[in-house]
Amino acid sequence: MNTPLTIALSKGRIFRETLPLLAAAGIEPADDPDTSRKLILDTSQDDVKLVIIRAADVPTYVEYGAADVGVAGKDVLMEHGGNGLYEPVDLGIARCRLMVAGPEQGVSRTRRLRIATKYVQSTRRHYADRREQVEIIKLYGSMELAPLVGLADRIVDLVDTGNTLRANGLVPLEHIADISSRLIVNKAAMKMKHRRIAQLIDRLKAACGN
Ligand code: PRT
Ligand code: MG
Repeated sequence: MNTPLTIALSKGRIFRETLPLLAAAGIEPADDPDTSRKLILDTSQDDVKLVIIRAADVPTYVEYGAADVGVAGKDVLMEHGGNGLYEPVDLGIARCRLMVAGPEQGVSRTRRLRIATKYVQSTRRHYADRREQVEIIKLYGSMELAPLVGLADRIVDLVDTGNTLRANGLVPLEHIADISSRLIVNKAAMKMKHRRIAQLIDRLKAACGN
């Protein structure tokens, strides 16, 4: 048997939306990560394994070669910096927008704006481009709460339908980036396992129409 080709995925929407693309490439997982507790899943191909990890950890696993390839949101890749990674395919899945949002009534500016976000690097770049001095507060989730309790004036977060913002009395204010998920590849693996990875890239491109 070949040395296995390892694909890093996160559960939830990325797994769900990647599944039909992998199926088109002839790869079907033996278990469902949303019900199984296994972190390494066998697939319909003996020499292809899936590892199931947190979305934000996918670039790290692939960068260090613990996985040969992975699927990660552009939001996560922009924070990671993309060191040691190729990004050959925009899979066009898990689409959303990275946005600045805040309360409808706006804020009275007596000091620097405070921005709560888990996207510290993208937020820093956005305001640096606008030559605006802001204070960034790092959070790990539930950013929408921060303006409601006076922790921050605004947030930077992903927006899809806008329902989460609306439910919390927030409105989108500035568009930072369009987000979709990308296939990422470890640079050494691209050489060492070239035939298999090139075939996977071709099949995924054909399946997602990109
Ligand atoms: O949830 P967990 O802590 O396990 O990790 P995660 O949030 O990093 O993973 P997951 O599975 O929630 O998201 C994985 C990837 O999906 C992200 O990195 C994005 O690239 C992509 N994606 C696409 C989204 C959304 N759409 C999205 N709407 N990720 C999160 N959201 C959240 C958003 O943060 C906000 O809380 O959904 C809410 C807004 O949605 P609407 O429809 O109410 O606007
Ligand atoms: Mg989430």
